[in-house]
Amino acid sequence: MGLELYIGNKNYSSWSLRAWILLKHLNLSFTEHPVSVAGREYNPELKPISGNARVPCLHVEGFQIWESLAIAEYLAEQYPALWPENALARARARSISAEMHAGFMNLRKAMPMNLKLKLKGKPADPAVQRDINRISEIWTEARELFSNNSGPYLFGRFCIADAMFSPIVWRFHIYNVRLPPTASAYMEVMLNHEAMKEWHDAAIKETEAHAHYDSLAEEYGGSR
Ligand SMILES: N[C@@H](CCC(=O)N[C@@H](CS)C(=O)NCC(=O)O)C(=O)O
Repeated sequence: MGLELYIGNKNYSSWSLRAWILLKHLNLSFTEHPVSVAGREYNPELKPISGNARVPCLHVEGFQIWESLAIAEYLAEQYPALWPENALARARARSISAEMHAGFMNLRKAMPMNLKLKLKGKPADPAVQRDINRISEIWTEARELFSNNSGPYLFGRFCIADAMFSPIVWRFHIYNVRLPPTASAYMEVMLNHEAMKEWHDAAIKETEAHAHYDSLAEEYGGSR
């Protein structure tokens, strides 16, 4: 049975990407089970495969682990290098991962992940711009204080914090969000990550579409 990962549509499911990219980064062999999602808070159809009726959900020999951050923590127990080695860097990586998991609702609502789109972008409203500024600050600070020239990711080596922000990279890309140089350079690195490209290539081949997601994205992001 081994590892099985239940994930949503690659085009839309930003939470699924977080768990999936970690398994890919670890080069683990796992079975992928795609399910259809539509931005619901709760989907009773998912209850048999996920305790919180949402994806992602990792099954380890049939045992369910839901919530992207809990999946990340489970993996980090087996592979401690998924968090930075230095205790303060590790604490910071945890702070920003938790901040991502719990927050940025304005941005998440206004800029749904939709990988089939590449929009011109529009000026963000103040609440969304505040989220963008905070994420830019988080990325810049991590790169400047914690990467120590040990790699191009937030804390040098790829870690859970990069996975947690990976869908934000796609959102900024899709909605053409302009960032200051350090944050923008980090975004480029992430866009060139092999697993990010693999996810994107699979997403754009998907045929299932949700009109409300698509129209919301265009309403916010302007023309193509
Ligand atoms: N906090 C959860 C969020 C998971 C979530 O909201 N998943 C969405 C898809 S991205 C879902 O499964 N929605 C059910 C549906 O739309 O049917 C996590 O970190 O895993």
